[in-house]
Amino acid sequence: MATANTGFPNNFLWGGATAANQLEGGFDLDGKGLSTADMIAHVPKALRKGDHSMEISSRRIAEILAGDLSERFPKREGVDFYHRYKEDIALFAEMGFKVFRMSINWARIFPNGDDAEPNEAGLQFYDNVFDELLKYGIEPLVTLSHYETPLGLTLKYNGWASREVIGLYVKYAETVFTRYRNKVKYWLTFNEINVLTMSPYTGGGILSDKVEHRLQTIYQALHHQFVASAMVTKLGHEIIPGSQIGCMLARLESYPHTCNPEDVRKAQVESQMNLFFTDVHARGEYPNYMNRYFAENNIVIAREPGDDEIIAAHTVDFISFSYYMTLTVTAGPEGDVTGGNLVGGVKNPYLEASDWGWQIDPVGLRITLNTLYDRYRKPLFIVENGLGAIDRVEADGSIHDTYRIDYLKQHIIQMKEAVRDGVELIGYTAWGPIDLVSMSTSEMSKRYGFIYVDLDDEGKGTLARSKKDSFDWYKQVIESNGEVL
Ligand code: BGP
Repeated sequence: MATANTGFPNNFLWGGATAANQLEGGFDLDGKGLSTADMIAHVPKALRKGDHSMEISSRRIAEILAGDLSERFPKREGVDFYHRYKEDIALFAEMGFKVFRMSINWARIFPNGDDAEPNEAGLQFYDNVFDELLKYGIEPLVTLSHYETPLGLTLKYNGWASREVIGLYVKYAETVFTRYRNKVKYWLTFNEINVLTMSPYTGGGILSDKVEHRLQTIYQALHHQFVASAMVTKLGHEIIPGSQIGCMLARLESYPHTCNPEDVRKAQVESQMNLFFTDVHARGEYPNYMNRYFAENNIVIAREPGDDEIIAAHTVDFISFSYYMTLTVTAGPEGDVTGGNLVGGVKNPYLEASDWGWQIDPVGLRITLNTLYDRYRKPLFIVENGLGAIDRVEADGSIHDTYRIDYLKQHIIQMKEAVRDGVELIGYTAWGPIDLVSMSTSEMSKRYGFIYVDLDDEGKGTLARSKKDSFDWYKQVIESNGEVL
């Protein structure tokens, strides 16, 4: 007789997730080159705010480079993990983290992206971080590319628009796989690979003035990333026996606004456009439904012999995704109006939204987990989830972030339901376990952490770390393996 799962597996990977450019700082230290992310802090605030389709031109980059790069902005200084990683990792260990998601900043290893030799100081920094994590028994989960392409590759090749970048990325991956083969088992190839469709600069290091046919450039760049991801999956398995290499999607479950079949069909199409990425990564081939989209939008993907074979032969070991919100869509005219959600759609009357308009939907996480597991039958890993909020520090220094605890609790309850539904879920890393710079606003005031960092939007503050109420709460969640919420 079949037995149902009752809760999280014993080896469930609880932890937190970060990205180098939002966390580390030291943007120009020890031989690090500039990356595309380092330029974003200079984009005027009005343009940055909540704007995912942000475009950056070569003229803008030239202006930024001609200006004063040492001027302090939170983004380029991150929260100084570069110098404080020991203190921060000790706090993660105190919460009982089993896993820590971080990214390697490619430009720390290959400052220009196409250097002949890697930068030893950059390699050493990550050795130190991994050693510190392993000292506490925390498993590193490493993203190879989290919204940062070495700026040199953007200026020279227009980033991922060029096929040349595949080989350079593979060389970078080979370098870090070899160096850290005894330290890192879990890897992700590209953060939120689908975001390249919304922001070619953020996802692919592509400059706005070097694009003639936008959709053609976007899907060609994605093809390069799919090939690169498969090559690196192959390489990782060869260099690190037992390694687990995953893809990463910004998952957006789409709901129809009504039961009108036109709305339902619209939701299906939106869903396919989002699942396209995991279809390629996990099933190893382009799905048929994209052929029509490509034909209708005059997109012709240039492929080289062997591309389809490598994509087919080296699919991912697990599927990871970020989950912040769901999307509600309609075929009606109001469907073109943004309902306050980050990525459009109409307002869902059943959901509350965060202060940034991200519609909060814990049940949607259970739906998402079931959708992905039914479709791929591969282990799933939630590598980002959390609530961006403005925290208030009380006179005695305490921070009562009950709203954050409540958000996370509701999502974990639904995760547990999904596990009971039979979904194979291997881990959960809450986004920004320590406050870090927001991706969409480049500011500090949108905070996700269990650990508060004293730093404001102008880059002022002591950088001191302190525990919010959610710190002890998450500690007990991990201790009880998700039983005490
Ligand atoms: C994801 C990114 C992260 C992160 C998170 C929260 O899309 O992968 O880098 O920042 O969103 O977004 P934000 O910082 O804009 O609140």
